Parts: sequence; C-alpha cells; structure tokens
Amino acid sequence: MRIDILTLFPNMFVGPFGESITKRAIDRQLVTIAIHNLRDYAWDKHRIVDDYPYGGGPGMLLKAEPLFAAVEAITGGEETPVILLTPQGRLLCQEVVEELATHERMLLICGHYEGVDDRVRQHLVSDEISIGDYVLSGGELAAMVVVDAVVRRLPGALGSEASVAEDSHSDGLLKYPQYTRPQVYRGWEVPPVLLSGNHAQIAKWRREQSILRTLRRRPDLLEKAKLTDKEREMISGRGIEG
Ligand code: 4G3
Repeated sequence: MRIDILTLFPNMFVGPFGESITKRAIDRQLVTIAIHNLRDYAWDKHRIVDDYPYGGGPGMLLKAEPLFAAVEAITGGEETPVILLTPQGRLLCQEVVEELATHERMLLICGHYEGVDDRVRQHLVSDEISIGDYVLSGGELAAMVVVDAVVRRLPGALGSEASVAEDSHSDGLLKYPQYTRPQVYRGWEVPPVLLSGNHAQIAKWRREQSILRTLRRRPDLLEKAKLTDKEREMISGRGIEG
C-alpha cells in the first residue's frame, strides 16, 4: 500500500510513524508513507495557503489552488482515493478501517483553520472521514489515527494475524477481560476458568464476557453484532445491570 499525506505540519508525523507497528510495516515495505508539505504547492510570492471566507465570519479557510495543485502533482492524474479528514466526515469505525485497508493507495488531506474551500470537497475529494465527534486543531492527528488503524490490518504488519480476530470490534463486540501473571495480585485472583486448561470452556467464558461487556458499556453495538439466536435470547432477558 502507498499512503500520501498532505499537511502544513510534516514534522508532526515523524514521531508516531517512527515507532512500533507503523515503523515495522514501513521497514518491511508493507507500506510506503510519503508526507507532502502543502506550502510547497503555493506558488505566489508569500506561499499563501489560506484566506478569509466569502460572506465573512471567523477564521480562515484552506485555498483551493494549492490543494488541487498538490493532489494533481502527487497522484500524477491517476485515480486514487482522496480522503479529507474533517469533523463533517463519515465516522471512522473498524468496518471503515477494513474498507480502507483494501485500497492499493490513498491520499489523506489534513485540513486546518476553520476548514477548506468547499470546491475542494466537491471536486477533488472522494471521501470525508471523521475520527470522532470532536474538533481538533488540524487533521494531522486524525490522519495518524487512520494510518495506524489501516496499517495494522495489512498482512504481515502484526506479530500474529490471529490476534486480529480477537480484537475489540472485529466481530462487533468489545474484547473480553484478560489477565497475565501473577495468578494472585494483592489478593485479586485470575478467574479460575482461565487456568483450567479447558479450551472450550475458556472460549465460552470469553464469548459470554464479550457479550455482557458490550451490553453494559456499548449496547448500541449489539444491534449490528453477529450473535446467535441463543445469545440474543441470553441478553434479551437482562438489563444493563444483569
Ligand atoms: C474543520 C478532523 C477542521 C474542517 C479534523 C478540518 C477533527 C477531525 C478541520 C476541516 C479536525 C475529526 C481540522 N478536527 N474529528 N480539524 O476527525 O476540514
């Protein structure tokens, strides 16, 4: 996969992409990440990238010309998903991450100020994504979240591909409780079933814990989760207390 990122703050990406899973994926050439400075595509004397909104109002907008010039130069006219990170975008969830992970290539635009000239959204951008219902000072942190979530889904990026199936949200449920040594810490014991060596019982317990945890914390997720009729029956009797 190739990911291009268009930003006014290229240095922000140095730390996060130089560590952990993303660094390893880059080193193993599972992904190429190219950071581009939007200001390099502003051709006027002062290399201006922002301007006041027509009609008045607070703040500044990113201008259309540098964004079009940059995207056209970076893609070379090739058909590529061009994704704007914006609070107005469709909400990122694991399902959207899986969809993005199927692309061979994508270009992420990090908006700034109060937004971008709407002609960019209408005629340059193919998808708008939000990482949550809050405002950030720029799209950079949102782009890093998207890249991290997508890159860890590329084959070979994780130590063990098996862990993906067990992730929170992989089956629409939250992850079950987990424990490691010691067996007793400050008098708090690990649930005995996990020490039983009975793998069928362990799987059953974990599944039940996932469902109950989701019911209590995120009942909204249960509508879309893949549950058996029997599991639906088990939760239908229970309130969020049960
Ligand atoms: C306004 C993304 C602000 C318009 C970006 C970009 C939050 C998110 C910005 C625009 C952002 C998010 C930059 N804030 N929730 N700020 O994903 O195009």
